[in-house]
Amino acid sequence: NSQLTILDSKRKQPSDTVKSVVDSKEKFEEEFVKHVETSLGRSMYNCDDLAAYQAASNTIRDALIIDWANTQQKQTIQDGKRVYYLSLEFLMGRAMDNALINLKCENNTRQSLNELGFNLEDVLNQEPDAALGNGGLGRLAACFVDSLSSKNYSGWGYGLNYQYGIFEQKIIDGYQIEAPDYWLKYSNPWVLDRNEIQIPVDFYGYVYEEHDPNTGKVKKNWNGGERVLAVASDFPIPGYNTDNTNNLRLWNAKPTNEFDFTKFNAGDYQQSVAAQQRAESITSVLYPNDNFESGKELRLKQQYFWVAASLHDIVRRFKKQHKQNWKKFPDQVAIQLNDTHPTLAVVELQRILVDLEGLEWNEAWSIVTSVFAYTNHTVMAEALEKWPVDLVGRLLPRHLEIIYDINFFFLKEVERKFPGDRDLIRRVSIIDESPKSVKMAFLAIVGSHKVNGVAELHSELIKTTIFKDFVKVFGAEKFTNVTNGITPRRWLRQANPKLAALIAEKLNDPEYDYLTNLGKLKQLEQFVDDEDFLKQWHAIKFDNKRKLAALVKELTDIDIDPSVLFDVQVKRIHEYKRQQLNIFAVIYRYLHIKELLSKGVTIEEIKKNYYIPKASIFGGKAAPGYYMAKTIIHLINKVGEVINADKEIGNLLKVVFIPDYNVSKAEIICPGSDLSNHISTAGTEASGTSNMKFALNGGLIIGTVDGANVEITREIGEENIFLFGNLAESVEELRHKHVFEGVNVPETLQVVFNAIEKEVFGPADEFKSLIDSIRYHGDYYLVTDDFELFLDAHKKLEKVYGHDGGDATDRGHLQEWVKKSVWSVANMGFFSSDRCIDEYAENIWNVEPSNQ
Ligand code: T68
Repeated sequence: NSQLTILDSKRKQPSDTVKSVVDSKEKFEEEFVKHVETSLGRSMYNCDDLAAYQAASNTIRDALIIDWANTQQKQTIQDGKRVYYLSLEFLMGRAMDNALINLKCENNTRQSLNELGFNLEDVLNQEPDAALGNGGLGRLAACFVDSLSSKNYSGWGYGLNYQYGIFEQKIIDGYQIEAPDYWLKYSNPWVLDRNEIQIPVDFYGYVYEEHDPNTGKVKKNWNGGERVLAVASDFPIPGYNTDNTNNLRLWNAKPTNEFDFTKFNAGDYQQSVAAQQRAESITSVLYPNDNFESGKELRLKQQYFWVAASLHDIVRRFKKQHKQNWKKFPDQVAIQLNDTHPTLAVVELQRILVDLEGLEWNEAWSIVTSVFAYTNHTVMAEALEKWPVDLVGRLLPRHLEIIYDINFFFLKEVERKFPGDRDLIRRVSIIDESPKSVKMAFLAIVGSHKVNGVAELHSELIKTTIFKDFVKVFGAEKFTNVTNGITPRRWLRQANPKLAALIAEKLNDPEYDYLTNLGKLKQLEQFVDDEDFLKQWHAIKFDNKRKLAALVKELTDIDIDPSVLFDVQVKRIHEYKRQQLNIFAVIYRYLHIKELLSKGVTIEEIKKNYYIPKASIFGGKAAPGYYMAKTIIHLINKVGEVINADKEIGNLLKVVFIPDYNVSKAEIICPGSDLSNHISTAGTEASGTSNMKFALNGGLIIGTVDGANVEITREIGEENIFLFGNLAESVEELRHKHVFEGVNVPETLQVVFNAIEKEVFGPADEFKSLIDSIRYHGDYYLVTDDFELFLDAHKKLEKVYGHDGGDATDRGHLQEWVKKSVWSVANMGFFSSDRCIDEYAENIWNVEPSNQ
């Protein structure tokens, strides 16, 4: 392409010099000093770690911008189909370390910083996490943008630039206290504020009809009552081993400079300006709920604000090249809806095409449905979005009309296919009659050409439960599966550099190409009987455990011995994820150990015949309004206080709650764990992705037959995972039994309840609701049914880990465990998010990577 050649030749000069910071120490140091002295306005004499972080980031960022600008230009010239990933959450974590890895300039930067008197790790630690997400859903979006760039796709992310990310969690007296996460305290070097990209977004107002004398038709118009500006902030997303650098565009809400002149003229200048300033509240804070929808008006405003701005941007980009050739739109644009949060985009595009561009309804609708696809992340009723019709009608009057029309035409189609089946029509209606509300998942299904779940089990479940009727209406082909994945750049190379290096050495892959071809891990199988290799493997795990122990010490002042089993459960706190099951089992273990000691059994005998020494490590945030989740956190902390202070049991048992779990802590916790818990009630965890992070770092899993655990088992082999618990197909039956025949608390669990009620862990009142929900309120999450199966699974795995203690360097007894660890990693290739993106590209978006 001649335009590209011209582009390249023109760009050679500036890009070569700026980009040389990645491989030339002199150039890096020169640019670094320049940034300290000019961008920061400081001198090298008073440059602390924070300033060094900012100057180093600016230096690397400049190089990234060159790639980013080139990528955008190339993509424009190539004019292929673009993918847009719409997500209300992008849980990115830190940017600098990741940029160094993807640009392959970590060594150069480390050495340059050293020469300037800084330590790379200390500098990296200055960066606040970009924590614009709750949990798995937001982190998935972050892994996906990394893979879109790394695999040379033309793919943008669109989201919101919250000023406050997920709250900071403090633990005070064992309770979770929330503090605001104002992550933009210092200027953010990784963002380009695009103040010139301003898109007006309207709310409220009214709809009026207009007669078009030319066509004789009636046209609908919406006159908005409140206007807010969407201003873009762009985050370049570097690919690994490629120049392809996509864009993540996050919107900021800003006041318009149009004043309310009635108020202004009435002399109420203050009011007029104050009302404008309130616009900014739309993007000020991330809603802190995971798997729960609270139905607040501001949340709906966030959704429309984001969707309207993003679609306007997408349509503008299309029109620049293709004018109003709307037939081409689906060949140029694919939009993925990350959950139902962006579903208004379906309605907004229909409005743009019909009201603003004058297309016929059917023509517009066929374009809309070819463009959108929807990913479902949960089957739990409380997480499915339903917006009151009144609220939608007030905030977005024209959109509500369009929703009703979409529903009308859809139900007509259902009636045509299934004449007279009124109950089916009632069941699939997008409008729920009582209370009157819009079912967003149904709207998303009707407005998309594909719907996917996030793990095989989950994708099957949605077809047989919540979306069953839609399979009947649209056919099974509309429903598909894309099992989640994680990016191995961040979750192996960045989080676990030593293991990544050992793997590169064994695979004879000095350039670490396996990081974009994760199936190559399979070759590790040939070393599974190599003694030296197993020793090296284990030494790395031990080193990572030491790092984790140091983090625990720093954050909680609790000492944990790195030679004991690290048994970890870090994730959002939720009853369905069953941290309560885990802590109850810890209590049982403690009480049993105490009983044995009281009978004169020695610690050594306990270690030999009953329990290996272990540290139970918990972490995770609870939604601020979720009482039960907060009670679980409190129980964990109180149990920890008692057990950790008990001198009698030595290092046999420790309990830790790591405060403020986030992405950068996960990067230390995942590589440092021996065992991790993925123990949700079967059928409730759509996929889970931290299970993949632990397994990829050589940790073993104790888990239920749920979500992606099923496929992890298939890949790594059932002898390498500790599965337990009732299966998804039994859950309904068991719940029914609980309600009608009562809950049967096993003796082992009763002992635990008794101790809590005897106030061994402080006032019993504090934990009453937790026990009541099991004993009297139907034990919805099947803690009683799975408790003893969980204890048994522990017995099995502790046998494998070994009972004979042993010191840190002599790992002979761990052979079997270490082999399972190697075997797991060797078979985790499937769970790269690169594989996910390829599947979406082929089966849903119909796009191909560009040949870089
Ligand atoms: C998670 N969902 C699933 N939701 O729970 C998890 N919800 O099984 C899956 O692996 C992951 O998505 C990725 O597919 C969430 O994280 C939320 O955070 C959320 C946020 C707002 C509203 C509802």
